Amino acid sequence: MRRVAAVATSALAVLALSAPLAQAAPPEETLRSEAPRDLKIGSAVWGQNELLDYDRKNPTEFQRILAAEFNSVTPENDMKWAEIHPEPGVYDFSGADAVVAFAEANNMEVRGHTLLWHSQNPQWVVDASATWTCEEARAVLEEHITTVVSRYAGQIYEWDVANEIFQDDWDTGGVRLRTEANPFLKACAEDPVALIGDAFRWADAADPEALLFLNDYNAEGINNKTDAYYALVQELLADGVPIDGFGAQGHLSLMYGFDESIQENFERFAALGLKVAITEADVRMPLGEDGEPTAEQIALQAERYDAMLVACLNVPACTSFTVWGFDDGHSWVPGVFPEGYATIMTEEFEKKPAYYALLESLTDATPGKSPRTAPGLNR
Ligand code: 9MR
Repeated sequence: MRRVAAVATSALAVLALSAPLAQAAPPEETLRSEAPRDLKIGSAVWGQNELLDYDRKNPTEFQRILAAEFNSVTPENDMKWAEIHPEPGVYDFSGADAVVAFAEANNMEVRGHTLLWHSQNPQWVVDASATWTCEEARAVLEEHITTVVSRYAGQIYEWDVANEIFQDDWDTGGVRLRTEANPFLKACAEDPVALIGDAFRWADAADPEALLFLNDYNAEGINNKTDAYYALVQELLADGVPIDGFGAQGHLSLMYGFDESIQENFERFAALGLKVAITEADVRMPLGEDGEPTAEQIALQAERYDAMLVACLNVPACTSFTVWGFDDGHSWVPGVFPEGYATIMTEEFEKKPAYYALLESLTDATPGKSPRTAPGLNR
């Protein structure tokens, strides 16, 4: 009897040993596992839609991939005025809180987005702004920035303080501050730069740790708009404004060419002492009647994503690379353009060549192999 018992015990011991061995298979490589330590890899997510019911023991497929692939997350809409401040004096932090809680549960960081923008303002702002004096507009903006930034102080590493504050070449009047479309800049049109500077000061007072960014689209390469930003940054810095970074959103389309001057553009902002970032990358394209991209488009998309990442990797001041949603099921593109296939995974979370291109460049840039290894860079 004893002997039988001994055999049974050793069989159990073998089982007990083999279980952890089976689990010890090397973890799958992901974007976040391969990223250099001084570069955050992020995705936008709509907390209100995807994270409210987060149960870390039982994540949805979407949540599992988000946490596995990324170490930074940007609330796609939850921190915008219309969501977080729907009525005067009324704040709804539910979506934003869900994003921050998800990030903390998964050892991710949060990019705040955004505090001063001409779009997605609630109706009460639109209505009130019709008669605002600059003083009134300043008071409303200061109260909002102080409330939102203080709530998440210490939990947000980068804030897009001012978003899309310049018009484009093709807008009436060309590249200039949006003193018509942006209700706050409109009320303070006599000195919009003073208001922008104060927006950064209010954010800095509420969270001195966060890096404070300007952010815009069509701002990847050197062009009229980024020239205007370059001049504005110098003006703000000369005024002692606590501005830390310049973000290029990176919304590209294969309908247009690709501006190769992105690295050079990043370098000139870095030379002013700023951090830079790709904040909202996606690469959309017109699709055939079957709704599918061609093999050529798929390959070109991978090249464009990779070119943005490589520019960021090559400039040590580039702190974060964020995609604006990681799968086509959560992309803003189809609702707005007759284009699609803009993200790095299909609706079924199948990884596209663009995903693998990013993974490969991150792997190549692992500390020890890339220009990002300059002493002191890797936190
Ligand atoms: O992806 C966002 C989409 O869900 C919203 O409906 C839209 C409203 O304007 O904003 C989208 O995000 C924008 C971002 O906040 C700023 N840069 C452009 C992005 C795409 O429009």
